[in-house]
Parts: sequence; C-alpha cells; structure tokens
Amino acid sequence: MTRKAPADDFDDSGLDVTKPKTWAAGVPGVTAALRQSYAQMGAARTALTLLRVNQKQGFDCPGCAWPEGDHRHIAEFCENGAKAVAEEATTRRVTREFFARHTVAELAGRSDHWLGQQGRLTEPMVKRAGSEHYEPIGWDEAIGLLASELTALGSPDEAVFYTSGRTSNEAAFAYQLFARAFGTNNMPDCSNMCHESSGSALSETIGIGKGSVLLEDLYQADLIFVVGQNPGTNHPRMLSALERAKKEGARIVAVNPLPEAGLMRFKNPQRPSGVTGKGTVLADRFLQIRLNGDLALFQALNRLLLESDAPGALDEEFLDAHAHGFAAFREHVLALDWDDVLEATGLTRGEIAATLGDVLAAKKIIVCWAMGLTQHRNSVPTIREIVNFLLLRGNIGRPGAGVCPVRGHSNVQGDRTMGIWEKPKPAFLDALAAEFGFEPPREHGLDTVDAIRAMRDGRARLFLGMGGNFVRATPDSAVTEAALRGCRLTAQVSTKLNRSHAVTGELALILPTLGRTELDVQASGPQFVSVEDSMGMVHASRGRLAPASEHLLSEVSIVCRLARAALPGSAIGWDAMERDYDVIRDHVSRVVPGFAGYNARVREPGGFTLPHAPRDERRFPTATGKANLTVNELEVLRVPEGRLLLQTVRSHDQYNTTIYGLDDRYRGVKAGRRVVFVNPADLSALGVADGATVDLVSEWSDGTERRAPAFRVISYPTARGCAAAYFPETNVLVPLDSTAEVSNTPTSKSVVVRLEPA
Ligand SMILES: Nc1nc2c(c(=O)[nH]1)N[C@H]1C(S)=C(S)[C@@H](COP(=O)(O)OP(=O)(O)OC[C@H]3O[C@@H](n4cnc5c(=O)[nH]c(N)nc54)[C@H](O)[C@@H]3O)O[C@H]1N2
Ligand SMILES: Nc1nc2c(c(=O)[nH]1)N[C@H]1C(S)=C(S)[C@@H](COP(=O)(O)OP(=O)(O)OC[C@H]3O[C@@H](n4cnc5c(=O)[nH]c(N)nc54)[C@H](O)[C@@H]3O)O[C@H]1N2
Ligand SMILES: [Mo]
Repeated sequence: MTRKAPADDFDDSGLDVTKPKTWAAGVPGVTAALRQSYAQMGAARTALTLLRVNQKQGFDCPGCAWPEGDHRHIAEFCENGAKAVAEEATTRRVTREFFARHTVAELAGRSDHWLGQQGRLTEPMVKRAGSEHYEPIGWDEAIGLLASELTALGSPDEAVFYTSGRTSNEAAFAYQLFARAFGTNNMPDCSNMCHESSGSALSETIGIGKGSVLLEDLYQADLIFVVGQNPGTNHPRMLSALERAKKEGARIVAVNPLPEAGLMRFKNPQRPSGVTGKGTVLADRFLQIRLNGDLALFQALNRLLLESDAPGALDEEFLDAHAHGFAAFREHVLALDWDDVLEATGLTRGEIAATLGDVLAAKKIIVCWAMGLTQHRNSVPTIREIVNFLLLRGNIGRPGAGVCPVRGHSNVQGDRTMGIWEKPKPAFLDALAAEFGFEPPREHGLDTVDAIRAMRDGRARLFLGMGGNFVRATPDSAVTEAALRGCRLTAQVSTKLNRSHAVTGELALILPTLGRTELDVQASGPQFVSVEDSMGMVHASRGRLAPASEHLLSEVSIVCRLARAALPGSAIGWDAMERDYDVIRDHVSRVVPGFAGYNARVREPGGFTLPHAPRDERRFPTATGKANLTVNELEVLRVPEGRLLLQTVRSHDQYNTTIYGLDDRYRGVKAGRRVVFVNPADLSALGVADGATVDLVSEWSDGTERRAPAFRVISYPTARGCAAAYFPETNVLVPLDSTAEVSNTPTSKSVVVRLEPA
C-alpha cells in the first residue's frame, strides 16, 4: 500500500477552518468570481466574456444545466458560472515546450488543481509507445493514427467511446453516428455516474427519463422539496428561481444531511437589496436526514397520505384515470415499519408529521433532486418512491407540479437525446438506419463501470474520450488507472489538461478542441451549436472569442475527419456535416422525435421546448400505458459499529474534477481539500479529536479495503453517523462493484469507512 498522493494535493499547510456560513451568494460571491476571472483572463476579456453568458445572442454557460428563463438579467451568470467561463477563457496556455519539460509520469504525479491551472491545450500531441513524453503531431497524422488503431482492433466492441456532458447536440449526434457506423454501442457517458438513476426510475414510472417541470412551474408551486442537492454551489441560478417561487407563495422543504448555506438564506447579487439586506430565508423546513434515508422518508409520507382522513389527501380521480398498480403499492406501504423509518432517516416522527402538514396544505408540489439521491445502491427505488409520492396527489402533468431532477453538465441531457447511450432504443436505431442507410449494431454496449471492467480484463483496448476526465471522475481510482494503462491507445478530445492525459495506454493522443466561448468557423462560415437544458429547452450557443490557438478543431470537425479516415467507404456525408452544422441539424430533425424544423426553431430567440407527454398531456408512454405506482423495499443501510457512512461531494471551488481553488467558502474551509466533515458527537464516540489527521479506509462487502491517506478531521454539523469529503480525492475509496441497482451508477454517496489515526 502506498501512502503517497500527488504532492500538492497535500499542500494544505495553510488550511484554515472557520464556522460554516448560513447564507449564500451576494457580494462575496460576485467578488470571488471577478477575482478568479481577472486572474485567468484580465479585465477587458472578463467584461467582454461575462456579458455574453446566457444572453440570447451569446453562448450557453458551460457551468450547469439550469435553464435561463425568458427575462434574462444583463449579467445572467453566477459566481460559479463565471468561474467555469474563466477556466475556459483563460489566457494561460499549455504548449509543446511544456510537454518537452514534463514527462508523462511527472504529470501523473501532479494534483488535479495544478494540471488544470496550466491553461488551454494548444495543439495535437502524441505519446508514442515507449516514449516518456508527449510530442507534437499534425492533425492529419493524429487522426490517421487513431483511425488505423481503430481498424486494427479485433472487433469494434474493443473500442470505448466516452462522452462528458459539455458536448453540443451537433457534435454528440455526429459522434454517436460515427460509433454506430463503426459498429459498436460502447458509448458510456458521465450520465452513467450522474442522473442515470433518475432516467431509469422515471422511464419506468412515467414513461420518459426527463423532468416534468418548466421554470414557470416553480413560480406556481405551493411546495418545493429540494432533496440531495446543494444549489448554492452547483446550481446558483436556481437560488434566484427559488427566491421568486417564495415571493409567489411557495414553501420550501430542504432534505439534506448537511445544512448547506445556499438552502438556508440567499442574498441575490442581481438585485440591490441583495447587496445590503438580510436576504431571503429559503428553506421553511430543514429535514436533516441521514445519508440514504430518503426512500424511508418518502415511503413514510406515502403511508401517512394513505392513512389520512383529510379531504382530498389522495387525488382519487387522477389515480383512477392515470395510475397503475395502486392496490399492490398500498398494501406494501401500509406495512411500513416506523422503527425502520426513524432509524434510516434519523428524523423524529414529529418532523415527518409536520412535513405531512406542509404536503396536505399544498395543491401543487415539485420535488427537485440531484446527486444526493442518485448515487446510492437503492437510488432507483428511492426515486420511484418519490414518483409514488407525487402521483398520490396528482402532482404530475399539471402546472406548478412535477418531478425536477436537476441535471449537472450543461448539455448532458441533450447528449442523451442525441443518442449518446449504450442502451439505445430500437426505434432510435431504426430511424438512424432509415436516414443513413446502414444497419447499426443492436446489442447494448458498455456503460462507464462495465467499460472499466472490459479494459481491466483486456476485452476493450482503445479508449476515446469526447471531453471529460474519465480517469478521475470514475470510482476505484487504482483499478481504473490500471485499466487505462492496459489499453493499446487512449485518446482525449479536451480543452484543458487533466489527469486522463497522464494516465495513458501504450499510445496516447491529446486532441485539443474549441470551447463554448470560442468562434467556430467552418468552410460555409461561422457556426453555432445547440444544447438542451435541464428542463428540455433547446437553444443555440454562439462562441465569440478568438480560439485559444489557431490549431484547435471543433468537436464536430474531429469526429467528421475521424469518420472519413476510419470508414473510407462510408456513404454518410461527413464532409457536408463538417462544412455546415445545419446539415447535421437537418439529419437530427428526421431522426430524433421532437426536432422537426430544428434549424428554423433553434434560430428563434430563446429556442424551443421539447415535447414531454406526461407534462403536456398527462399521457404516460410506459409499458402499461399509465403512470406506474411501484413497490419499493426499504432496506435500512446499517453501518457496523465504529464506522461512518461517507458521501463524496463537491466543494464550492471545483467543477467536478476541475479544481478552481482550494477553498470551500460556505462550509468554512480555506486553503485545503483533504478534509473530512464529521458530526461532533460521532467524533467523541470514536475518540477522534477535531483537527486530527486520519486515513479514510473504506470497507466493502467482499472483504477488501481501500485507503485514502491523511485527511484533516473537521467537526461539522452533518447528520449523525454520516461523514463527507471531497471527490475526486476520495474516488479511490469507492469499489468498482459497488453500484446502484438497475442504473449501475457508482455509490459515491454511501461508502462505509473507518477513520484510522494517520
Ligand atoms: N460549481 C459547480 N457546479 C456544478 C458542478 C460542480 O462540480 N461545480 N457539477 C455539475 C454536475 S455534473 C452535477 S451532477 C451537479 C451536482 O450537484 P449536487 O448534487 O448538488 O452536487 P454534490 O456536491 O454531489 O452534492 C450532493 C448534495 O446532496 C446531499 N446528499 C448526499 N447524500 C444524500 C442523501 O443520501 N440524501 C439527501 N437527502 N441528501 C444527500 C449532500 O449533502 C449535498 O448537499 O452540479 C453541476 N454543477
Ligand atoms: N466520487 C464521486 N465521483 C463522481 C461524482 C461524485 O459526486 N462523487 N460525480 C459524478 C458526476 S455527477 C459526473 S457528471 C462525473 C463527471 O465526469 P466528467 O464529465 O468526465 O469530468 P469533468 O471533470 O466534468 O471533465 C473535465 C474535463 O473536461 C474537458 N472539457 C471541458 N470543456 C470541454 C469542452 O467543451 N469540450 C471538450 N471536448 N472537453 C471539455 C476539460 O479537459 C476538463 O479537464 O463525475 C462523476 N464522479
Ligand atoms: Mo453530473
């Protein structure tokens, strides 16, 4: 076992811990953002760039997938959106001299923070077999090399085509078309680690794997649950929407093991009162639930609803007309054991009864959630139970009500709509076949976890990443790194340097690409791309900045050129698609339902909304033709004596594996990331002192252990029995085989650990 971690991951000599904040955003948020932007791009570029974020003629913020709404502020950006833009629009550059100075092994020893701070990638690079350095390579040669390695594989299924969620609709459509024309459905994506559990649960119960609310619905809701989500950091613009919802009369219930600042009180930096005033109290009720307690909570609410004699507790009319499976659901829920509920949730019966009061007083209810719900073993049953909860009172398919899974990456939902999926629907493949005249593979491909297994076992030998940072975003870091090192070739289409460039196969390629903020000019002239937000709105995104280097290609160009090189006889018009993205959108309009007239409609200000049968017509395209009430077993996750349940979360200063800085302002942490938050009562029970240094050791049911060394303990008001630490430093603790039922998502929010004195 090695106790060594990348040097500057440990550079927390200045670590400073203060009391967590009880409110979010406002002036400190804006100054923090501007400081970061100046440092990365200077004053003039800062003003120019930030003014164009999310404007109707501007580019889509590469931050999160929260929708923009109709009444955009002059500066419709948030602190963390500004950091995401600064990270991409930085004036720092990674050059060929940089790669000559640093061996690949040396880069692998650097921290994520250091790697990201080096700036934008500027030209294609290759690491040849046996070489210790990346060296420059021309585009034609780079693409030729990738194509010849692809064609040399024993089968197309030995290739893995990963996608992260920033890729535009146009690039995503071209990319999946290429993978399928090449002959595989091996298209894992970041969604497999993210909202896959939401997609699985929603497809089965309401017939479509997407949320059913629009921004306007939030403003009409009576009650909004925000469950397993930290919007103050990860979706800051959602706070303005929640503030407005409250103004219009909504109550908010926050369900979280951590008292996240953004859920408590919000000072709106876009309004003068936010600068000086006390701000808005957001959560009217805070349920400090234990990790993984949500299935129990919602099942308990469902039982109380079934037992309630309040008039209209159930929407009988809706249930009769639209729901399937009521009898079995009712029987199961009425047998729920209250002791199990109290143990799983850590809440009191009084708190749950009071929440029922909120529910009975509300006609229109929305439940929002993110990673706190999706990254557990029982995530799919948990989300199904939330659907049960909403269906009981007819809260799907009417204004002001519905399911709201808040998506992460800015176009992760669009990528899936465009066919980035290892389990494509037969109807989608039929449409591809009809449009392009080839027979796509029908067998399901590898998702993220299965792709790691396949590379580990030598069944897959070539990895291509369309964005993202596969080696750091995935679980079981040691296993995943070995899996990638076992490949013949690893290639990354990227904007910024990251660890996936340093943990390579025998051969490796870096293919640098344009970002959202940059001008994309092709043979037919300047192009725009389009994206779909968390609520199914599709709109255009136009970059205006001069590209970071003259040697960058767009993602669309890279895919089309690769397709021409790897599929020389292909009858698909790759040239035409590269020349003019309208051609891609025309194809999409004939293949993907809801996109008829794509080119015209995406040019309208604000774009267009995709159809959603449950939301628009109360029609549920499921196997039963109705909304399905489901039976979900409650299994209380019991942690052995002396152990804690650890969740791996984001700090305020990171975007997934991109580390902007070493602070987590709202949680009171400065200048350090190797920290673990533990409840003071658990610390005394364990005999561990606040401020002590410990190793985190995870214990998995097969008897194996995994260790993340040297974390500073912070006494913190999280729920009893629960701990929190940052990802990706803690990914090493998550066993590859520990995944959610059905969705196969790694269980990053429930890892059993013990603290060992270091
Ligand atoms: N600035 C910034 N913005 C981002 C990102 C980023 O890294 N930085 N990432 C983007 C992406 S890809 C995504 S998916 C989203 C992620 O957005 P979030 O889901 O908000 O991100 P996490 O940091 O994983 O936070 C999980 C939250 O759920 C809570 N939680 C954990 N487990 C449980 C549980 O069992 N029950 C309940 N009720 N709560 C729980 C945690 O305490 C925490 O508040 O954000 C997107 N936006
Ligand atoms: N333990 C733990 N693990 C997790 C999570 C967790 O909560 N806990 N969260 C999971 C979630 S929700 C997600 S979504 C995944 C994220 O997984 P990924 O999406 O794979 O990771 P990111 O860190 O978002 O990827 C960052 C890299 O993307 C590249 N990039 C940025 N913009 C662009 C662009 O426009 N084009 C291209 N081609 N490249 C670009 C840059 O090179 C940058 O280094 O991580 C997952 N992993
Ligand atoms: Mo995500």
